[in-house]
Amino acid sequence: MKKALITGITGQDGSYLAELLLSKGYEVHGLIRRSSTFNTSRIDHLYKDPHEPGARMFLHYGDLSDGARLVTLLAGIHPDEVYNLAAQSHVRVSFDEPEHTGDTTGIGSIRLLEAVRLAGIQCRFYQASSSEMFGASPPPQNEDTLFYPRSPYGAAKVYSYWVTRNYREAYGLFAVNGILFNHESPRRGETFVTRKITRSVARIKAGLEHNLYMGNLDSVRDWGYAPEYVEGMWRMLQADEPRDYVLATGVPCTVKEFLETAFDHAGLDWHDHVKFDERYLRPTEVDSLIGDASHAESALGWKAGVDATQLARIMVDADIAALECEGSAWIDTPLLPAWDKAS
Ligand code: NAP
Ligand code: G4F
Repeated sequence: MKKALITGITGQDGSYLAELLLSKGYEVHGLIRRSSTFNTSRIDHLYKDPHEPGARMFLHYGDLSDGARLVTLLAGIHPDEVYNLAAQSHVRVSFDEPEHTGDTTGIGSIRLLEAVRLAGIQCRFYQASSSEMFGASPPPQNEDTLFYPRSPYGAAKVYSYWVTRNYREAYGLFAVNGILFNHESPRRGETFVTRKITRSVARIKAGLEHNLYMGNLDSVRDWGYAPEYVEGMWRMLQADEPRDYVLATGVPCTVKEFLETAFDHAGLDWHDHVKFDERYLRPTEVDSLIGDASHAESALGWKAGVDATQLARIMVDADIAALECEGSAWIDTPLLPAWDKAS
């Protein structure tokens, strides 16, 4: 039985990756942060009491800011594959917390790489790199495109990208960067733009909200479906040779187009509900990300199947269903926590 360690297992991608690896027969270990409230809602359905026979998912407290803990964990688990998905992953928030973002999204990766080296284990290593690294470089972007990050988050990911390559070249580690364009799902964090929109559509449709406050509607993104992207991560670690790959749909979509599709799908007109609020603008914006994933298709047989239009419909349907299912307990929850005005 292969063993995998996933950092960021409680996040969107970590939860889908854990599901995928369990379905392939892996023993899955996840790094989780100690929190005063539960932070495992995306993986609770996968959890079995470790005392029960057949339990194959194990959770361990730890943090990418704590290098010594990463060494003891790796030495104890001896994983065959390590997926580094943990990060402060919100671009707008990285302007508010640049130092913390650098420490986790950037330095956190070298702590984990160094822990692999110090623990003396043989494993394959996946680094969650991002299309945000391309920033101001014009599309289409592929593995050869120049990085020009436009946020502290993008700059931290560029650092992680290069240290991953450096550990491959310096120590012969099978370490790869998956340069993933935006990918979404019903499990997407509520303050990323797609989920903010689809969650609001469901609440407007139910008569619980009327207005949705947004920032820049003109930026172009290449939005794919997260469960397909974690399959791509896994394929990168099964390849014969370590190399870096872009995963993307290649289909451009503006924030406005995503809005239109999501509201239309629920029989609503977005012009009646969407208002501008400058607090959602970023000091520097990434105007256009459109990926070219042809290397992943030819070398890994990976190709995106779901585009932004289908994705918007999937997410709206899921948010409407969740609202109907959870009833009044959910209805009492405000659209966004009162303090979350920056994202
Ligand atoms: P996400 O939902 O925001 O999940 C981030 C995960 O990282 C959560 O499990 C979070 O734990 C954990 N985490 C944050 N800081 C940590 C720390 N200091 N120590 C340990 N764990 C920490 O992100 P995602 O969308 O799944 O993305 C996964 C990875 O891919 C991230 O690195 C992201 O930057 C990158 N990426 C994402 C996309 C995308 O479109 N989704 C595209 C390219 C790259 P808590 O649950 O406790 O907060
Ligand atoms: O959904 P977003 O916050 O995602 P962004 O900035 O593209 O970053 C995501 O994708 C990256 C891959 O390229 C990942 F690495 C990163 O971790 C994250 O998953 O914003 C998308 C666009 C931006 O142009 C933003 O300015 O939507 C625009 N936007 C307009 N109004 C808004 C809003 N974004 C948010 N979050 N909230 C708004 O109200």
